[in-house]
Amino acid sequence: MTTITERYELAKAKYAEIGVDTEAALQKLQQVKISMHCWQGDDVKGFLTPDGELTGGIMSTGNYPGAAHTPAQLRADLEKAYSLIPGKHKLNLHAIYLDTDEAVDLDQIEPKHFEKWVTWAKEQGLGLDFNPTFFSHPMMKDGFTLSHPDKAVRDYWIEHGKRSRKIAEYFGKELGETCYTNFWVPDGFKDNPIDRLSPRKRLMESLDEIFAEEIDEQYNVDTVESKLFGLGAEAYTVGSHEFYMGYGLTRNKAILLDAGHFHPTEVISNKLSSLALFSKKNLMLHVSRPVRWDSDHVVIMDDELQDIAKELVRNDLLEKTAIGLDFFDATINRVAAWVIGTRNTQKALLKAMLEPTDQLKEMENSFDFTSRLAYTEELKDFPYGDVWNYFCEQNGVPVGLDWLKEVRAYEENVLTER
Ligand code: RNT
Ligand code: ZN
Repeated sequence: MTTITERYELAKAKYAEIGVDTEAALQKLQQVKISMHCWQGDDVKGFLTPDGELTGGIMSTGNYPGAAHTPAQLRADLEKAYSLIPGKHKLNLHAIYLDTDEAVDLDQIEPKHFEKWVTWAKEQGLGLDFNPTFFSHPMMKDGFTLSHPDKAVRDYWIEHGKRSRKIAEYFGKELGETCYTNFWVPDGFKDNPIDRLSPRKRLMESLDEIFAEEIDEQYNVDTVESKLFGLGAEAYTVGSHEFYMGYGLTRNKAILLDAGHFHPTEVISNKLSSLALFSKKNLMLHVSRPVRWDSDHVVIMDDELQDIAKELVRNDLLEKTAIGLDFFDATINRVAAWVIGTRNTQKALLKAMLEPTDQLKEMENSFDFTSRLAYTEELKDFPYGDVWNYFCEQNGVPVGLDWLKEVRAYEENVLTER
């Protein structure tokens, strides 16, 4: 039996033949942090109104047993997932995941309601990102929040947005790592609107109010996430791609691209290079998988995931890009969902790092499209899996399917007891 190291050495030699340094790729991959989203652990319920309805036009389907019902359970599940993922990463929290005995509403949240998450993140060596929650709440009226015609509704959500940024600032200060705070606002109409302009103007003004206070970007960076449509908002979403391109570029806010928020054949991989040219800010991604609609399936090693990774690596955008995940599947073991999606994202990045990028660019620049095609096709069969397995082993996490055994054991001992 050849060992993981022996297989790696063979792969290393094979990659070296085409000018790829596997050691450099491994070092690079070690630096990449993925922001894993807390909401896969409990089907986007949170702890504010866990029995309430999930609104905002998103949907989690399935009733696989073992969802987390308390912050402590969610943290335990996250710890299990992180223990099976190589490297050091971040956790992406939503406001509804506050951890407190106090009865607080979204317009009253303060850093102290997230203290336990910070203590835990410090123990675990994790960074934190944050999201105000503009859904699953009775103050979302008629499908609208920040762009609602009623000022009282808008003011409620503006207050929530402002407080969310203070919580993010607190995360950034406490953890010594920038917190990315993502604004996704589901407001929209089911059927064709007469007035597409006024809600957008109101959203713009509400956001301007939320962002009025300068917060040191060492601690908090605001990001804005667009969307094409939601369930029940099929005809019109206020915060469209054009809206946030304009908003982000003029307000100097980071633009977040979610892989599921565009027309079915439209891909975010082809948007990264343009954004990188025109946005002074870093970019953020929600790596997700839309299946016929914005279904938020677990990320698999499909063409778009690989294309996203290639764009980040080939254009040297990794340092400029915060990579977050966004999927929620309740038909499978939720810890497994995290592990599969996160490991795939890392693996796709590694695969991209194992390309002879400079040589490929050189072929293209000299119009040698024959070699470009021959190399990119041949590369598909290169042994990147052996390099990945070595990376896992070096990081002390299970290699190959071994992680599934651990998830199964955890399921048996912990999840089914809930
Ligand atoms: C919804 C957006 C958004 C949410 C999370 C829960 O379509 O993608 O990012 O998934 O905020
Ligand atoms: Zn998203």
